[in-house]
Amino acid sequence: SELRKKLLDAFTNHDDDYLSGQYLADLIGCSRTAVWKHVEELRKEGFELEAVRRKGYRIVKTPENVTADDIRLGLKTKFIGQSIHYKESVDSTQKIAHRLAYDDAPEGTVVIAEEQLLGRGRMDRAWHSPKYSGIWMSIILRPNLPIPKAPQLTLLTAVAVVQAIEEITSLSPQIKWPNDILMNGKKVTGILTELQAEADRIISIIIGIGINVNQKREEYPDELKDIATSLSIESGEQINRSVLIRGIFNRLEHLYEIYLENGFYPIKLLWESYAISIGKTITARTLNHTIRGKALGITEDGVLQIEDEEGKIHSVYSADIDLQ
Ligand code: BTX
Repeated sequence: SELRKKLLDAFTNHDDDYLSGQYLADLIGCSRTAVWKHVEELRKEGFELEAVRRKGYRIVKTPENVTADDIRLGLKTKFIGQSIHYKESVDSTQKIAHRLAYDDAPEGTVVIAEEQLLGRGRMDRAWHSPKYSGIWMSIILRPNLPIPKAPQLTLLTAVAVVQAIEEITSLSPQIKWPNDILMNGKKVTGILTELQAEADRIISIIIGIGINVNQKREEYPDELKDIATSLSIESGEQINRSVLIRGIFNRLEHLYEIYLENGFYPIKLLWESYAISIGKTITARTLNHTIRGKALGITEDGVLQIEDEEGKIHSVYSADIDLQ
């Protein structure tokens, strides 16, 4: 409700201060009893609030599962994450986001689920999305751009996610073109961008982000044990997913605004600074053929350039990359 949002905003804006019942009541425009009731409700949802006589209330811990309110606490964006559709269990957040985008959901609308039963990767591959341990979300953006620019937003998103992970954990992940974020060679994050377009313009772009956060090694199915890892496995810490989600929203919006104003070049520089494959010999498997050679970098448009043994340069728009 509106009151609740105001209450959470008040705590956010005062960091660790105690806020008195009277102060909150005045601020929100309700009785002290109503404040108390809302505090009790937050407690039921897993917020831990400390109440100290003559000082007031303070949030000491936010809940384990991610709620829209929890994410909003401290969110500084103008549009990304300002509308959050939070679900306990879904087939795929992409599917829901597509429908919302089609129904004119505003730019920045996000769908987040605690679990996906049919999470998907590129080319209809499955994306393992177990309950409570990862971040499975889809973000709707509406850039006024021609279709060929869409891949740039995948790269931009990868930079935002890496920066948010760096900020919140002690880890320094790397990006494997185009859409994988790796720790020690294993995948912690996958990004899937899909479009709704008309003629040659983008109407909406739906950015799916899957992050393995708190899974333990033994929880992975056998086929993923050697190729997947989680932030928690890599850092040895339990990671607060709401904090990470918020970090991603803040970073993504910041980079997106830079991008809309200045184009892809500044994003390209950042992306290259995190890229694992540039300068190395790689193998790119596309639908039709395999190219082996040295990864030179990405073009202004985000297209990967590979130089083969004969010195011929190939432009790769979409492929799976092996780093050997
Ligand atoms: P991708 O096609 O690059 O990667 C898919 C491959 O990654 C799978 O074939 C499998 O080998 C491996 N894989 C599957 N699950 C995991 C996992 N949890 N961690 C690491 N590796 C895995 C990458 O596609 C894009 C993934 C986007 C996922 C998000 S989650 C929110 C949104 N909703 C949705 O259905 N998809 C996106």
